[in-house]
Amino acid sequence: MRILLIKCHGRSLMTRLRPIVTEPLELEMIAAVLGGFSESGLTCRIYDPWLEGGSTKRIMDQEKPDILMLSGYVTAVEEIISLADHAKALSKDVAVWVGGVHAEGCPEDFFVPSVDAVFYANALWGLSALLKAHFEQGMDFPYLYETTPGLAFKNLRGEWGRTEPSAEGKAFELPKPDRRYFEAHKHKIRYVAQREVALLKTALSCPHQCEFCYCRLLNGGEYRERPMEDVLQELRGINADTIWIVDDCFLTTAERAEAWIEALEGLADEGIRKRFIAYARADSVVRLQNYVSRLRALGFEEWIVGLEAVEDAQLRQLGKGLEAEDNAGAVSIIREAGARLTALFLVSPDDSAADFRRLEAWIKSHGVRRYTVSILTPLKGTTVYNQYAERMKDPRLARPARFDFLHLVMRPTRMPAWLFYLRFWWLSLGARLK
Ligand code: B12
Ligand code: SF4
Repeated sequence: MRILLIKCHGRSLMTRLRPIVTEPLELEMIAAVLGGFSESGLTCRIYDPWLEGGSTKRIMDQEKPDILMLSGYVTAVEEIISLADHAKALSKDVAVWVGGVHAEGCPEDFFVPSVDAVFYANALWGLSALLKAHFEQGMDFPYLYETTPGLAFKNLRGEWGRTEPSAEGKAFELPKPDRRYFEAHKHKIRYVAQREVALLKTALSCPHQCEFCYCRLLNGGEYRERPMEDVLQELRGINADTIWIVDDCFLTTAERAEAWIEALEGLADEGIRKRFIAYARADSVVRLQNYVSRLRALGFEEWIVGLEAVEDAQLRQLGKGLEAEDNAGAVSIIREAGARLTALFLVSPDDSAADFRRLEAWIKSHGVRRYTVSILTPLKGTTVYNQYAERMKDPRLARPARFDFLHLVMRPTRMPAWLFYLRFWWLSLGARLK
């Protein structure tokens, strides 16, 4: 049985400029699960067009997979459906399975004739359970979908249904990724100016509840950390000096920070030292400032912090749950620790010219040089989505491909769209990312 795993990036400015190119960690995790079935004759091939170039459809034509597995974010919905259509046109027998963060929150976006199943919860456990049942019972997949937890699927009558996630699925630990793809393509991997940066995931979802945020809804909204010993084992095996921890919020509690310090000191004794990039919230940086400098000494060189806005009223509107003074505090704590800060800001379609000016002045006066600006883009499933749903009815503005945080998905209210974009890009171009 041949499986083709494809990372779908969609088309947007981000996918053209590509300041950051990562390993397809989710596909490497899936490959690790599939590796467990190699004795049953299962083989798999990962394809990430950003790393290999070429045409995705041509790869599909060459590989002729029995199962096509597609992964992507909201911006890739149209591409995923187009690839599924292409696969079914080549062979109606191919099984087309979709997964990823968007499929987790919005499986119904993939309920089209060319897709067979959507892994919307505890996906890797569901995948493993489905393959195990197939090889042990010798039954075809369509007969097994309805007994696979966490799956949305088309039944034999062509109607879509879904099974509930299971407790066993929830307890499933992430497998250690099969990093052969990273090894083969790492010369193309970059995080702005840094090369060969590996990804590491040590926790699922986020313990915080910011209302605009999609990340906290992942893993059924349950924050869960991987056992430290598992993470350490994975770290020992990563052949890269810089590790980007892609947990939504790495710096959560003093206990977790202490556990990491102890673990990294242990690794240093073994002669293993890495540089780290990680995400944190501004108020956690302030609360755990002592750890920011201790972690700096152990390689934590860069913190990516979603500052979002610089005024209390705006932060309240976003449901961020912290104060503007936390943002200012985080900037100076990270600087004093000798670490780098990449700040993430959000501008809203309801911002006025004065809001843009105040944000720009704050960035300058706090000496923030590395930052990105996103346009508030309410993602389906979040609390703020309902608040803006009425304004996102225009399909020319609110197509999935435009949900890249660089487009207005609704009309701005305080200035014409062209002026909004001018201010947005002016602010964005002021950043120094190197
Ligand atoms: C690091 C990161 C980036 C990096 C690198 C992305 C990458 N690896 O390609 C950069 C900065 C480049 C980036 C860019 C973008 N990102 Co981004 N990113 C993230 C972040 C923080 C971590 C992603 C990650 O590496 N996860 C690690 C992998 C292992 O986990 P996973 O994707 O959740 O996959 C798991 C399951 O879903 C499953 N799975 C995945 N695919 C499949 C497929 C099948 C068939 C199966 C069975 C299972 C399965 O396996 C994994 C095991 O648990 C997430 C936040 C988050 N919590 O996800 C946002 C996030 C994914 N990004 C998001 C967005 C919108 C984007 C952009 C479109 C816009 C932008 N301006 O940032 C671009 C798109 C670029 C692209 N490549 O297409 C959104 C997606 C929302 C959505 N509903 O789709 C998120 C959730 C953040 C947010 N704002 O809410 N991003
Ligand atoms: S914005 Fe950051 S801290 Fe808030 S819920 Fe999302 S990931 Fe967590």
